[in-house]
Amino acid sequence: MKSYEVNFDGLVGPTHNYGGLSYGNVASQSNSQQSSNPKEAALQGLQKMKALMDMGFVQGVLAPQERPDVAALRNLGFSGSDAQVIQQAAQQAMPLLVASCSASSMWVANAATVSPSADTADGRVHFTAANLNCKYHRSIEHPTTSRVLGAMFADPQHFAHHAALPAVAQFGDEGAANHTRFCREYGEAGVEFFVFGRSAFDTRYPAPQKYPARQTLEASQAVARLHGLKDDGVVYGQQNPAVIDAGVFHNDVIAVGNGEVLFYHEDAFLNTEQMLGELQAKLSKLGGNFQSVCVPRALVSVEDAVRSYLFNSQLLTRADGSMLLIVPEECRANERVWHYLQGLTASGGLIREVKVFDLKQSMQNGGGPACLRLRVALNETELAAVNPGVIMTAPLYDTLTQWVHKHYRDSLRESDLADPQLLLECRTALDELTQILKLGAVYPFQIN
Ligand code: SUG
Repeated sequence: MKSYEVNFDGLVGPTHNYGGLSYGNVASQSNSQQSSNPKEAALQGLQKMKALMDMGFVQGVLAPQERPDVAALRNLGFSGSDAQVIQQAAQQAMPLLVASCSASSMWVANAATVSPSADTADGRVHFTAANLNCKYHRSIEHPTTSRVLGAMFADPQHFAHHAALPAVAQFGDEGAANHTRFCREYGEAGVEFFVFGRSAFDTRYPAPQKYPARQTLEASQAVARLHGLKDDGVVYGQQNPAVIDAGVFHNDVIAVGNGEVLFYHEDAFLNTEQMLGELQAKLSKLGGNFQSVCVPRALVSVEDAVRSYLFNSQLLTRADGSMLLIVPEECRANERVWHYLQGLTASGGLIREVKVFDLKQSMQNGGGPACLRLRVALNETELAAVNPGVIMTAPLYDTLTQWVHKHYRDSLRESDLADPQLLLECRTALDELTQILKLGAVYPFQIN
């Protein structure tokens, strides 16, 4: 049976802004308080989705969340009408209002961890929503994420959904950003590679000194258990704590994998040789041939990798089996990275082509091409069971583009977040969106 890796991209929400909310994420910190352009952000994302669809890849779309999250503000003690809740928060605790307005759900690589049916004990595709509990503004995403994923992958015969792990730092889970799968064909059993930043219970594992390690080993192990993965189909690797301290807050900022290939930076991991050996051995037991492409620090420093987001690229398999790398414009702007990429594609290896996308609005908050997509490997039957409303088509692209033009502002600053009109604009837009994507009622304002 034919199988596909479908990229579901997060649609940027109408409150996209630069809140400076992510300590340890260099771009988020350095662009704090700048004026954002939500309309441009959403259009840049849609253009990437359309381009991939035009190249022949199956492309999906994942809806943004209701922001400001008035219910979250009520949980923190603000009361009265929705407008009063927002006004009180603006007067008494602006950072909480900013957090409740974040459009961070756009980075859907953090929405969930997904295991394809070929890997799981019950032969269904498993999803575990990420608790994202390292940052308050992201920790409020998972209830709506679960409802949206439930509406997209509704058929219980093919899809199993798990609630987020316990909301404590010991089970800090950032979803697919720290998870890669290696396989020969998407529909065949593969090796799932979980990368963690620290262990919550075992002091033998080192931890970063400066910035938080968002993903714990224990969270990754719990996800593997929930999904019913075999020990032979799982490898755990630890991120090098030094790169977390250099701004690599998720593993997908320093490594990307696809098919049988891992593309990574020399400094990305601890115990790299042993980890690569285990990946190689486990994939070969499944008939695969694991290959790795290491980018030496002498050619691209960790700092250049963080600044350019070279590794936050999408590594895609083309029809002829060769691979294509989707990178952000920032890679072309960095002389060393661009030089490396030109050498890479000219070398006759597996990665033959690089395509550049302008995703500046998202990049300024630390979200590159790979952050914006959640990969779901599906066979033909499973793909047919996905809610067809979320699969990108030329007419859907046109509809969503018009929808963005109709509802989104082209400038947003912190002071605009207190405007009660913004809440109404967002709810009007999202209500229309659930109809466009045929999701049913998924947002708190539609349910309560
Ligand atoms: O969690 N930025 C996100 C970026 C997530 C990128 N995702 C992956 N690497 N997969 C984060 O740090 C910044 C929001 C702000 O500052 O307004 C933010 O949440």
